[in-house]
Amino acid sequence: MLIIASDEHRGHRYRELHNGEMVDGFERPERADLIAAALRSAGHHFVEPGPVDRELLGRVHTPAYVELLETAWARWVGAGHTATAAMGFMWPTGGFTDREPADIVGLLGRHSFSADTSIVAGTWAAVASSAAIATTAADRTLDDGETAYGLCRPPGHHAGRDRFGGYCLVNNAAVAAQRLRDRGMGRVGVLDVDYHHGNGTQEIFYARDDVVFVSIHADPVEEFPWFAGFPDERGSGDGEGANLNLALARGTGRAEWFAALAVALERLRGLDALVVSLGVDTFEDDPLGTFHLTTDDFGRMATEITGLGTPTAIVQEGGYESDDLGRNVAAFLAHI
Ligand code: OKP
Ligand code: ZN
Repeated sequence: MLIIASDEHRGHRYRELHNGEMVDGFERPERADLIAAALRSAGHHFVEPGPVDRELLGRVHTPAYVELLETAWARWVGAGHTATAAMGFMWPTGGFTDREPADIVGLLGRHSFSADTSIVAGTWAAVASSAAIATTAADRTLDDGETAYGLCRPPGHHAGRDRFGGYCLVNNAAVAAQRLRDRGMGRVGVLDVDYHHGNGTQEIFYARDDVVFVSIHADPVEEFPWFAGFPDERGSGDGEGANLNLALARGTGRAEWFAALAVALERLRGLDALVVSLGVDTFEDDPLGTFHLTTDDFGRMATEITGLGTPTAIVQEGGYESDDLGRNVAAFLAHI
């Protein structure tokens, strides 16, 4: 088990509009530092990622979107804004056009979908290193014939083809899956076990049959991301049937969660490679989740996933500050 990690994430810190009030962002640098500390004490070996592959990012997303992320902070400052965080203030919802505004404020609205994600001076460095970590995790999984874990921060699974939100700007799991495809893995699965539906990963692969997306998450009728993640979303065109959403009620416990995992693994059996979007916000004490999984359950989760016998790269998604955040990731990786 190899850990890919970097300190580049630390400059990505912002206050978050949470249910109408400004609070320190839930998705904060301490998360990755806590996870890294727990994995170091467990004796795991750490390596730095390679350089970010811009061409790969431009195929998973659009080249213009990647360039917007890279230049947004300079454009924000250049336009005279003095706020320490840049974000959208209006989104093109039903009835509006998708035209590209010429101004940075409009562009940030056009290319985001929620009020919980901001861009600050250090955001691009963090986002680029997070995507590079996911790419290196995919590479090392194939090169070493052994599972690699990418300690990605910020997370990625809510980021769509050209939109950020839900703390995610570049979709690290999609980047890893595309890398596995580019390196000759014919059919790739993405298993998303984060508490929240991975709407971005779903969107990116929705019309494709070469990447199967399976997500276990809180029912969007009562949880973020509200407008995606329903069981009747099964893929389109060539991708019809290659998308599986397993939506569970708020407050779900171990028995129902692992029953859903069994269904998920059945759908993913026999593929050439797998990416796991590892969110540990399904933990009983997570500040953003309502499920009731325990630390031991993360070990069981890993054992069952490993039972597929498929080459697997793991990327970190959610899991918010609790006394057990590091321990939960370590429990999962101890059983890989
Ligand atoms: C990201 B990941 C209100 C909640 C808005 C939603 C949570 C995003 C979760 N402040 N943010 O899937 O863990
Ligand atoms: Zn989550």
